[in-house]
This record gives sequence, C-alpha cells and structure tokens, in this order.
Amino acid sequence: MKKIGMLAQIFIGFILAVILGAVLGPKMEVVQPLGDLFLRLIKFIVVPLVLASLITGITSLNNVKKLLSVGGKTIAYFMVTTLMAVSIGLLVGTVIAPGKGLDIAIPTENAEQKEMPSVVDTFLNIIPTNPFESLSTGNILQIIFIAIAIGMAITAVGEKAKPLADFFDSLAQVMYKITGFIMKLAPIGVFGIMAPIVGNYGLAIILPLLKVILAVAIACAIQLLVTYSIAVRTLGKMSPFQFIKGILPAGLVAFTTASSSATLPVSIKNTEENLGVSKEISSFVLPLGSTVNMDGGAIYQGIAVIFIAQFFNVDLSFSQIITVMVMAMLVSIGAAGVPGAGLIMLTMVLQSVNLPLEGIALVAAIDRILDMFRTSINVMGDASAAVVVQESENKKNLRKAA
Ligand code: DAS
Repeated sequence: MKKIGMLAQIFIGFILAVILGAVLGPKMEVVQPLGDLFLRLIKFIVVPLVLASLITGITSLNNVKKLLSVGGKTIAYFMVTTLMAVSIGLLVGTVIAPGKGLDIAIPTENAEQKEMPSVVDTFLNIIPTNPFESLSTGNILQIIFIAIAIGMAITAVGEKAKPLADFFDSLAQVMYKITGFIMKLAPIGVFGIMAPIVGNYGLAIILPLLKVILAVAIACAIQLLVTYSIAVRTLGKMSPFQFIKGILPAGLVAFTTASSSATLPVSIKNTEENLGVSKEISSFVLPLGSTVNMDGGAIYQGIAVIFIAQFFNVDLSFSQIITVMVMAMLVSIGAAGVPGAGLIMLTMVLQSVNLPLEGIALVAAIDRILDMFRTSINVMGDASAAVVVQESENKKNLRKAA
C-alpha cells in the first residue's frame, strides 16, 4: 500500500477517535495510555533537545566579530518580530476566544493560581545556582541561560573548544532524530488523546479546536502581512509583494514538512536567488534563525495558552500575560526546527503560569495542522531578517566607501 503521509495518518487517527469517542463515550478511557505514552515521550526529550539545539545555533556563528556585528542586528530583529508575534497571538486568541463558554472544563487540582514571583525574581531565577539541578528539574529559563553561556564561551574560546561544539552538534542531530521517531507515533498519540476527550465531553469539543486552528491561521497571516511587510518595506527597502512572492516556495515547503530545518536549503536558495541576499548573510542568518527564531511558534504559544486558560476557566492576570510573552520569546529561542517542537515547548510555557498540563492533550490532537502554519511563518520570518540585515550591511559598506 502506498505510504500515506504523516498528516493523513494523523487525520485518520483524529477522525477514528472522534467517531469511537462519540459512539462509545467514556469507555474510550481504555485508550488513554496511548495518549499518555506520546505526551511522556514529548516531555522526555525537551531538556536535551533545547540544550543541544540552542548551543548549536549559537556556535554556528563561530566568529566572535561577526557574532557581535551582524549577529547583534540579527538577534535584535529576531526579538522584536518574536515579541510582535506573541502579542498578535495573544490578541487574536483573546478576540476569537476558542476556549470561552465551554461548560466542559476538566476539573483539575493545579488550575488554582500559585503565588507568582515578582518580575525581578523571575529574571533573577533565570540564573541557575546548580546547572545539574536546572537540567534535572527541566527549568527551561535556566537551561536557556546555560545554553547561551556555553554557546558564547565556545565561540569565544575558538579552536580549543571545537570538540565541545562538535559534541553538542552531534547531540542536537541525535535529538532531532529521536524527535522524528516520536513524531511518527503522533497518529497513535492523537488517537489516544482525542478518543477519551470526545468520549467524556462529546462532540462539543470539536468546535473550539477548529477555532484554535482559525486563530493560528489568522495570527500567522497578520504577522506576514503586517509585521514582515512593514519590516521589509521600511528596513529592507523591498516591496512586500516581491518578498512574499520570493519566499513563497520555502513557505510552502515549510507548510508541508512542518520542519524549518528540512526547509533550510530551500529558504537559503529563495533568499539568495529571489530576494538578493548575499551568501554570507543568508548562510549566517537563516541557519541561526531556523534554530533560535520561531515567530510562528511564539504565535502558537500565545494562542494555546489563552485557549487552555479559557478551557479551564482560569483568568490570566496581567503579570501572567507578561510571563507568557517572555516565556514564548525564550522557548522560541530554545525550540528546534523539527516537527512538534512548539508542542514540546508549550509544556514550559504552561508551567510558567501554573496552567494544567492536561491542556497539552487538547492541542496535541491538532498540533500537526498548527505546526504547518507556524513553521511557514518561522521560515518567512528568518528570510525577512536576512533581507533587513543585508540592507543594513549594504548601508554600512556604502558609508565606509564614502
Ligand atoms: N515545526 C517547528 C519548525 O520546524 C515549529 C514548531 O514546532 O513550533 O519550525
């Protein structure tokens, strides 16, 4: 039988779960362990995946001078567009309110609000007192701090630290491979997650999930047509139409593969041939961006948190919204360019605002569809960064020549 694509397999798992859940009701709890297995595997790879992919992303710069000049501009652009992305996600999620008005909230003990640390403590807590404890407890903020410290130090030490850089690069490749294996289980995982949910709460759960997909699609469109179009027009001196037309092939490859890493060769080709970016800039900005810049992922985090908070009838406070924005930016740095990375990082964002991790089960069922949209935006965001940085370098070289 012709191998049916991953999306088709997940769709079959989803439809089977809905039908059996609607027909057999709560009896479908029996397949819950399949969903739990999938979610445990996702949590199992978070720490090594984030550590290795982030260190590899930073050391791929392997040149301190370049790191400071072009890297500084690139990182600054990444942070601004990611902040825009998570803000758009939170706004669209609030307006569409996919989880509102559901009288089927799953009662859960950890939905109550624990005392939130002050903003100062939140930032102080980023610095680990014991790196091994940070890794063993999966403290993502501290893990990102550790990865940035190690990555920058490897770059600064240079040749002597090459064995360590190679170790983390190999670890990153191994973790990407393991993530790939785990994502192959997605159809079974989605079935084991979705069937008990439909069995317990009925078909009423389907509409909110469709609204989450709509919200992510709308927010991604806004990020492309507003954020990136304004950036390439004003900073990149390029018409938004030319930009979108030029990067569209990579955007479509990203949509179908749900992997920035797999799309990298196409995004580099499109950026150089269609957007006039030099090889030096594209081979620097795009690989880094595919590891540390996930604007689509940030949009997804914003919308998923709003949906899960609404589903569990939790009103997020202003400081919790700020925490979500900071966490979404940080986890988008740590997320790897492989299918399902955003879902893996969502566990960290939910923990940061004490939302129940059961919420992961809800969005996991439609994650592959959401991943297609967010990966497209991740790739097009990286390309917009390359266009803007190229124009900035052109101006700098003209000033030098004058
Ligand atoms: N699939 C990831 C990527 O390749 C994005 C994500 O999962 O959030 O960019």
